[in-house]
Amino acid sequence: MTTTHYRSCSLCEATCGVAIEVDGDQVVSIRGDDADPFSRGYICPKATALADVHHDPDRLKRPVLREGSSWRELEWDEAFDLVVRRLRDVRAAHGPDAIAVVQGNPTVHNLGLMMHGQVFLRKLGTKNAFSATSVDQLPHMLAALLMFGDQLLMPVPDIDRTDHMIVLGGNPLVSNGSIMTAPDVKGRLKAIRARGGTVTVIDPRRTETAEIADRHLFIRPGTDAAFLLSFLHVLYAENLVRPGRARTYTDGLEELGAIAAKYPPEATAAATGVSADDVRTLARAFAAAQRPVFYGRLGVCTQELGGLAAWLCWAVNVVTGRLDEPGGLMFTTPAVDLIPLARRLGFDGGHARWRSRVSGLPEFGGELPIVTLPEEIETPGRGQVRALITSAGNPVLSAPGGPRLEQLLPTLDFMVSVDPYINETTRFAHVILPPTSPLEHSHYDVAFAGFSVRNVAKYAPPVFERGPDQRHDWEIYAELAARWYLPGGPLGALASRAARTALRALAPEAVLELGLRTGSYRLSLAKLRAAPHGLDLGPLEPRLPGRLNTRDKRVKLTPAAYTADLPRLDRRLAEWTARAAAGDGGLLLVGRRHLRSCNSWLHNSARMVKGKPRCTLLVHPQDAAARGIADGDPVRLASRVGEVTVPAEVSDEMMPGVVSLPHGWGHGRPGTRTQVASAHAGVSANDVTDAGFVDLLSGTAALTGVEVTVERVAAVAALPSAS
Ligand SMILES: Nc1nc2c(c(=O)[nH]1)N[C@H]1C(S)=C(S)[C@@H](COP(=O)(O)OP(=O)(O)OC[C@H]3O[C@@H](n4cnc5c(=O)[nH]c(N)nc54)[C@H](O)[C@@H]3O)O[C@H]1N2
Ligand SMILES: Nc1nc2c(c(=O)[nH]1)N[C@H]1C(S)=C(S)[C@@H](COP(=O)(O)OP(=O)(O)OC[C@H]3O[C@@H](n4cnc5c(=O)[nH]c(N)nc54)[C@H](O)[C@@H]3O)O[C@H]1N2
Ligand code: SF4
Ligand SMILES: [Mo]
Repeated sequence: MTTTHYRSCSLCEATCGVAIEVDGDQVVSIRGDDADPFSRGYICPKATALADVHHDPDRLKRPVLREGSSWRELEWDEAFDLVVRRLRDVRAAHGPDAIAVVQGNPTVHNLGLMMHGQVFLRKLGTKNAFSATSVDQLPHMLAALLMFGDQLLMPVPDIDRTDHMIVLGGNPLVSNGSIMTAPDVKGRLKAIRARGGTVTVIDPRRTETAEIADRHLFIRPGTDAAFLLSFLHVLYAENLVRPGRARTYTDGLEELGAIAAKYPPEATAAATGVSADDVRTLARAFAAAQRPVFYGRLGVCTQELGGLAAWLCWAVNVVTGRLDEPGGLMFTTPAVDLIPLARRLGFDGGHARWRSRVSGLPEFGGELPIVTLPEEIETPGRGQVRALITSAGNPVLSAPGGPRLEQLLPTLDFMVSVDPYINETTRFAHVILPPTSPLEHSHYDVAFAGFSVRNVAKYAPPVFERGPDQRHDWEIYAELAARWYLPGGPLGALASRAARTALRALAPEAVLELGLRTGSYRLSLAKLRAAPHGLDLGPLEPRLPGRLNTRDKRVKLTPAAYTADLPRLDRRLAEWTARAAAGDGGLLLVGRRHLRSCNSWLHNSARMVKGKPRCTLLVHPQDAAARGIADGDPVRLASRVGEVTVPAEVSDEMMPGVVSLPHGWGHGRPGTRTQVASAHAGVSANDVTDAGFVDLLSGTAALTGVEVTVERVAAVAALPSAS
């Protein structure tokens, strides 16, 4: 007999409702849940990977200990004791900073992991705390902190009510939206056009999103801040600045005008590749629209001037009166508000309060930039990293300097990974503690409900009960915390039993109940259980100035950290302009995503990797011709730090002078246990990206705009002899 379970998919930010049909311990089918008021039946092809991960024979269910190149299963008790003992030894010998922590992307999709992992790992008191934030949204969080007073106060585009959307450095048709939780983005973008509005995409590649937009413009990677200053220049120079309500609670309107005055579109066009005419036309059309919104995302953040660019994207919305207005860039009113909770737990943000030991990059929100991890392991001295905890992250593939990291990980005194797979990173761990699968734990999307284009709430119990010898992420961290804070001895054992009971009372449900009851809608778990398809709590509402957390409850349009960073932009602008004048034929690397990938970890599903290989280098026909490269040729892609050999895909969807390689591949490394992924290995983009290429303001890795060379690999060398 089959039963149907309703929940939201936890694989990306869109939180689509899924209907999972189950027979015994097997998933029979996964379909879109038509009754989900938010996603209305939409799902993408990735949803079925929820079943593939759950049933994956490579997925670990019990702790394993590495013995040379083989792995032995451990009892949980033994594993916990071993991990805590080894970590304590490192700390006792070398101090708290000797234990580094890396938290990866899936953390934010898993309430229990986010709570307990965050509390245990960050309260270890190490300065060497790293996460995917610094290869992702850090510049948005920095802008939230500096402009609105809280790192989590990130506004989202009100996509359902806008009539003019500019998308800069995002490809929501494939990513399904980011810091814009919006199931069926394609439908929602098409609806903008259907109601007479327009969509413009500005991107170095004519993306899938660009294909359904009214207009696409190429922009040279890394130059967005210059483009945005010129956009603002036009708004100010042509008297199109209309902050509306925001005028009463915004500081810096005039100062921003004075800054923008220095960047007329004619002065940036050669560098950005966006003509002065195009900038003027765009800015005028934006200002003339009824309900425009300017949305910037990952491509804007992960570049060498990402801090400035993310700030300026929001500044455009402020000066045109589009912040906190329907159809503009709005703040959410989530049923469980993480902002006060995070503050209560002491995660209240902060920037550059300290700097990394080796290269002096700034801390943000208590974390250091992940590009510094390799050098912090390698460089001797006080504070050198000697042990590592990775949690739901695969930095060997996801952070620049992957090859260096894989050389350094074996030198650590101890490494433990909380992860269901033996992958490119966890293969170096001494112990792996595997959590339950997404279908074995309950789900409430506490993070993404906070970045959702409608206010929604949805809770789902586990589809499958976990086995007695399995542990949830939160249970793993609760156990580690209990043993860490209340170690051994008869008294300790007693106390630790009590502590464990206490920690179990902090199950995700307990925290959720508290959050729901004290939240804006006074919900409860019981109410959510009674609405298995989810609750729609209405469209976004204006929240300012009340929601601001700056001391004087005012929006800061020109924080000093940004204005102090402008000289760095000026220097680069001069260099880019000079190069353009000299007809520089160099190439810059950007990334891309695919609908069936999810960063580095869904490639072990046969359904996700089937079809023609997707790890290819897109090259513009002109650039290909200049190098004698034909479609399908193997090419060597090299940067200052590394190189890979990959098939070329010649395509005019690229801007001339720009090549694109997806990330998350490179599964051919020895010692992993991911059979399907290994057979579809591809190469890692982060073998080529450069840990030394970073936004000095925010510490975010510049994954985009990396200078590279591409050359055809002699067929003899690349192919086995065909005779
Ligand atoms: N060149 C380049 N590099 C990039 C990017 C890019 O665009 N270009 N994008 C960057 C971005 S935006 C991000 S977010 C990062 C992502 O990079 P990471 O944060 O490293 O995330 P993943 O590669 O998805 O690896 C996720 C890991 O978590 C494990 N996992 C999955 N679910 C769970 C769970 O519930 N619990 C636990 N404990 N483990 C789990 C998986 O097995 C896998 O090992 O990559 C970044 N790297
Ligand atoms: N299918 C799928 N969905 C995903 C993921 C996945 O791996 N696969 N990952 C998830 C994660 S972790 C995240 S953070 C989100 C990211 O979601 P998005 O923010 O939509 O990011 P991308 O899809 O990488 O699109 C970034 C775009 O920026 C462009 N770009 C590169 N450099 C520049 C530049 O210098 N300037 C400008 N203007 N554009 C530039 C790229 O060409 C690309 O089209 O996606 C999430 N969703
Ligand atoms: S769009 Fe995201 S949330 Fe929706 S089904 Fe696909 S992976 Fe899951
Ligand atoms: Mo991300």
